[in-house]
Amino acid sequence: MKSRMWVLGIFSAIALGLGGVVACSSSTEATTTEVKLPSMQCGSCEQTISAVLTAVEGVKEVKMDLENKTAHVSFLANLATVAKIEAAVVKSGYAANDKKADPTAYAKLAECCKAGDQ
Ligand SMILES: [Cu+2]
Repeated sequence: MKSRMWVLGIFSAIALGLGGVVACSSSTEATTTEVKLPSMQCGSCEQTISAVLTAVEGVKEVKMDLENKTAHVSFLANLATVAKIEAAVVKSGYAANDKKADPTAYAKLAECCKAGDQ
């Protein structure tokens, strides 16, 4: 019984440690991050990226800003991370912050959506 508590303790310490690296806020509160989307060109890109962001586990709210090529994403830090959010956008063929779009996904985008930096 005592050793089992130990294991639990170690696991929570690891979980807390990882959470702390990713975000400083409490894990139950939503954190908001601004994601730069330099290759977002049109309303279609906006819709695609919005859907992709919303589908990330732990994401609570997505506010797209086509004019400024950004998205404001509120997420629960215990479920999502900025890296996961970026990865989801990258996988859909768009650049996110300093991460370049996945070339295969980018190639499948509509022609009009390929004008931006990859
Ligand atoms: Cu587009």
